[in-house]
Formats: sequence, structure tokens, C-alpha cells
Amino acid sequence: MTRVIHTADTHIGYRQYHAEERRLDFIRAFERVIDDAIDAGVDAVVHAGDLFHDKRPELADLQGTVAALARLRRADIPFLGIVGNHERKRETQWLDLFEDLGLATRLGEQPTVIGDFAFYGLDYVTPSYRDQFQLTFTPTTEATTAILVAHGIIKGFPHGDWELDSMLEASPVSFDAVLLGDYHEHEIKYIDDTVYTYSGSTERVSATETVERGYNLVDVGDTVSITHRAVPDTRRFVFTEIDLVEAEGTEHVKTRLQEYDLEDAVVIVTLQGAGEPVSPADIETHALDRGALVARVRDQREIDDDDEASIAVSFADPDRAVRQQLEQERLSDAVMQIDGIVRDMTIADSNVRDRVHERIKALLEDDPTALDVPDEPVDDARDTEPGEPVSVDASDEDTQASEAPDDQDDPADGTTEESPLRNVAGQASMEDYL
Ligand SMILES: [Mn+2]
Repeated sequence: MTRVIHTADTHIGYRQYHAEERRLDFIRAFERVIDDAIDAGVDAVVHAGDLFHDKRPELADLQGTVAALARLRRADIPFLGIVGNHERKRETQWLDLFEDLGLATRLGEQPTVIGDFAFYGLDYVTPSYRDQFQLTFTPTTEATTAILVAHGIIKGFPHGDWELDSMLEASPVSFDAVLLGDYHEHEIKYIDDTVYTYSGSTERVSATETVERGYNLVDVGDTVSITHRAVPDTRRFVFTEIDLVEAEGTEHVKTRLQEYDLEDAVVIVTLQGAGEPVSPADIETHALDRGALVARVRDQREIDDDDEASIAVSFADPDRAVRQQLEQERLSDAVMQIDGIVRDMTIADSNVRDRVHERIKALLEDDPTALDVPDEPVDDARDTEPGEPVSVDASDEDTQASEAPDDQDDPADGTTEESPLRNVAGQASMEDYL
């Protein structure tokens, strides 16, 4: 029996919340997967992309990665990988360096046979490129089970738009399983006779990743079987949802937080209901005093604000401010759709540009005037001046300026056309505020 670990989206090097401890958490999670691989004596570790959070990992993270891969090599366990969208460089990849060092195998169109499995790889493909390339995998008779390792979200999974399954119909190799990265939650789906699975991320890359992090154990008897295992000892996140009623405010939130052990945790406080305005800074300081590593307040209450002279933007709730402002703008449906993509917390920053591009293309195909400015007169009832910026401080420490370069070029197609939407698409998503 052949048994491998399938992992993906380790995002080593991500200094989440600008916290050094969080940067270390991502490499530690990778080390724990490697520990488990060695303890279990698996036949290989397969990585489906986004080993690194960006294409310029720090030296310390490269050292940590090389050390973990060297331990794996000493245990005689091969590391097989592909390149994800976050780490992708123009030509030579980090994975090529690891291959030169004898620490990894970069999967591709030729099979890499490990026991019963023949592995093939497909690096992340930019959406605009997806229908322009041919799949030219070389069949082999040396293994019973063909496995493709790929990065991207497939149609049928949340936010999926990649029709990989139909593309594979033309492939000379018929795959029994497709091991995927890019979607950060664990999922398994059968499409025809092929099992498609995401292992999920190994640390929480976003506060929307609430469930336990893990990896897949893949083995084959008569059929391919997938078992999900938790990554041990990932950073504890405390998600608290506090419903406020009239007259309740900051003090009530602090009292409610007494119910939780905040020690060394990332604390995400979500406020619902009504009540008084609260001071996110006070609550965050309170949580830090109680030992939290990081604390963030998300105020999701719809509190009536009659003070029209100013737009009250609490730092903790930029979403509400943006929503209020958008309601007052006269925007076309097309623009609202694009705005929806830009601020969708479940779409990785590095994918936003591609998604916007695809959507605009589709809109224009349907209606060439879809992006025209509606010609009705501007509503005078609006309570802010046109163009007045909403006072969300984009330079705040939590805005991941380091992520912007991810969105600014597409190494796969080599073009970096200046789009008027580039700045929009390059903005940090709201999840960076959390
Ligand atoms: Mn990822």
C-alpha cells in the first residue's frame, strides 16, 4: 500500500497582523506536517502550492524550510511539489532551487512514480491563460494510480471558476485523484470517477478560516482514500461573537471576554446587535493585557448614525463605512459586481486581479456598454461631497502592503498591462484589517 501526505497553502513567511510570532507560526505548522510525515513513515509528502506566502520569503524562512526538507530527506521521504500563485516567480522557482539541492521534486508532465502512484503536476495557471494551453501528460504503466497535483479553485467548489475537469477529458492520462491547493478549507468531491480534494491551509491565513487546520492522508487499496488529519498545536484563535443590546458598550464586551482564555491567542471579537458605540482600541488593549497575542474587533452592528456631517468610521469596521458610502453612490451593476469581488474576504488578494479581469470580460461580452457611467443626474441628497474619501486609514499597520506586489504582475502571461482597475485590485482586502 502506498500512502502519502497531501498538504498545501502553508504560506510560510506570512507575518500576519505584523506579528513576528505569527510569522513563526506558519513555518512551525509546516514543520509539524513534516514531523507527522516522518512519524507515520509515509511514502512521500506532496505539496499543492503556496508553500511560501510570497515570492520573496525572508532568509530565516528559507532556512527553516530547507531544514525541514532536509529532515524529510534524511528519513528517505520524497517531497513533491508544484508552484502556487503566491510564491510564483517569473522563471526559475524556489522549488527548482530545492530540487537542485536534492530536497524536492518539481512535478510536471512526466510521471514521478512512488509505489502505486504516478504523480503529475500543474503549476498555478492564470485564468486568462487557462483555455490556451494543452495538457500533455505522458502516460506510464509503472503505477496503478494516476494523481494530478494542481493549484486553483475548481468549478463546483466555493468561488470556483476553473473547469479543470473538462480540460482533463482531453488528457492522455486518466486521473484517479486530483490533489489541490488554493482553496483553504478541506473539501472532497467526486467528479465522474475522479476524486478532487483540497487539504486546506495549515495555519489560519485569514480570520475567516475558523475550523481546525489540517492535511490529507492519501492511500490506495482498491480505490483512493482520503483522510483528513489536524495539524497539531496550531495557534489558538478565540472567535467571540458578542450580541449587544441597548445601553451595552465597551464595559459589557470586556465583561463577556472574561469567559474566554485569551492567553497567547489571536482574539477576534465580533460585535452584533445594537447597543452603544464601543472603543475597539480599548477592547484590544484589554485583550492584550489579558495575554492575547493579537486582538481585533469587528463591529458588525448597524447602528443608526444621524450625524450626517461626518462619516463615523470606526477603524474596526471599515466594511460598514464602505457599505454606507456605496449606497449613496450611483454605481452601475457592473461596478457593484467588481466592488463585490475586490472586497470579498474569501478571495485571496493575489487572485483579485484575475477575478476582476474575468468578470469585466464577461460583462463586456454580454453588453459592450456595461461599464458606462449611468447618465442620470447625481442625487443631491447624498450627504458627502463627490470623491470625498472615506476615512479608512489604508496605511494602518494591518494593511498588508507587502501583498500588493502579488497583484501587480502575472509572470505566466508576461504582460503587465496598466489597467485603470489596477489600483483597485491591488488594495488590501478587508480581511487584512482583521
Ligand atoms: Mn493559498
